[in-house]
Amino acid sequence: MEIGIAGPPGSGKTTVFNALSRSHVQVGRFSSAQEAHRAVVKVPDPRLHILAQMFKPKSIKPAEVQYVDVGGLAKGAGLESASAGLGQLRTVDALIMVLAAFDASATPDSLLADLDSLESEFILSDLAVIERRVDRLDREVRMGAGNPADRQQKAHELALLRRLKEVLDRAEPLRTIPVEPEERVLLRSFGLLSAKPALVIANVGDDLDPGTRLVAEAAARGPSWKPDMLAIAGRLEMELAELDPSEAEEFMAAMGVTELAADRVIQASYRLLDLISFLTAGPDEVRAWTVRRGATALDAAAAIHTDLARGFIRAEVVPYPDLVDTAGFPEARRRGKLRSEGKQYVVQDGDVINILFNV
Ligand SMILES: Nc1nc2c(ncn2[C@@H]2O[C@H](COP(=O)(O)OP(=O)(O)OP(=O)(O)O)[C@@H](O)[C@H]2O)c(=O)[nH]1
Ligand SMILES: [Mg+2]
Repeated sequence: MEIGIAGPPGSGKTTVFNALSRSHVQVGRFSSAQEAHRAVVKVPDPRLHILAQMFKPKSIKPAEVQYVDVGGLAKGAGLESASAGLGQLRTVDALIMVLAAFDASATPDSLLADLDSLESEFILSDLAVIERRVDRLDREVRMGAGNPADRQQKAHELALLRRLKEVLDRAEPLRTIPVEPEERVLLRSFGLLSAKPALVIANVGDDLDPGTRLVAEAAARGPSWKPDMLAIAGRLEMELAELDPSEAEEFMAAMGVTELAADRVIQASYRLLDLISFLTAGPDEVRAWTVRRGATALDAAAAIHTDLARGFIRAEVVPYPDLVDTAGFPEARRRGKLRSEGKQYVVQDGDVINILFNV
């Protein structure tokens, strides 16, 4: 699962990337637009630590997402097919848009204007992709090439593309409109940027209060399709991420900061991907596993190992709060909190699952 970090040049994308991933990529206005930085980030999950206290496992494994930091998207870049930054974003699963709010000159209006021009880049670039595809399909359909099933598929795709084009022609991003699941697969294959789930990060200055107010004001305004907005003091959090944990804690206590915004951003971007975690717990390992919302017990088994899916018998499921209440599986079973579920059971976030299997 990849999340791309997009934004105007110098908005602090690399700074935020470093803060999220504890990486040490050089920041500065003229970082190259050619190379993308990638980092795998562990998703903070306090439940793992509680389970670890109960099970005393040899290891703890959080869920992970990957972040991709690309060069700034300058105005008009979307019109150039060679635009490196936009191209690198086509394959990601979701977007974080980083906007500069650390200057004294930043206002709710300047934030929304930056967001607007970023969306415009996405929209223009998507329009170009769709127009090329429509031209080609239109020609193929008129020539009547292929078998009937083929032609029907193309006609269906053409209708979808025309519907999408109408949205883009109104200067609205594609993520605002409902699409069928099978259409979503098509959208993904085209790499349409404005269709990707998105989150706005306002990169505020070290002084959090005015920054947070600024973001709240901007968030309350603007078009209804505007993505969720979070504030992060990018530079400060990057510097905190460079300290060792005990130093960082001391520093945060001195500043009166109780929680890193980076953790909230990571959690929010995980939800953005429509991902949930189910948990496994035992003496060897306490671990969070990633599945899409709506995944079944069989999908959960497959996420752990194909053998578990192949030999699936049933899943023993205890919701996390119940497992904490009962302090362990035996008591959970005695109190009827441990359920036996079949392949089709829809996994819930925080289910602690034990797959029984036979191969
Ligand atoms: N005061 C302050 N300066 C920041 C903050 N974030 C970034 N900057 C500065 O803004 C400049 C650009 O930061 P980068 O993180 O490199 O920005 P970028 O968006 O990755 O830039 P490009 O990749 O060139 O588009 C650097 O000089 C940073 O020190 C912040 O939160 N506060
Ligand atoms: Mg950068």
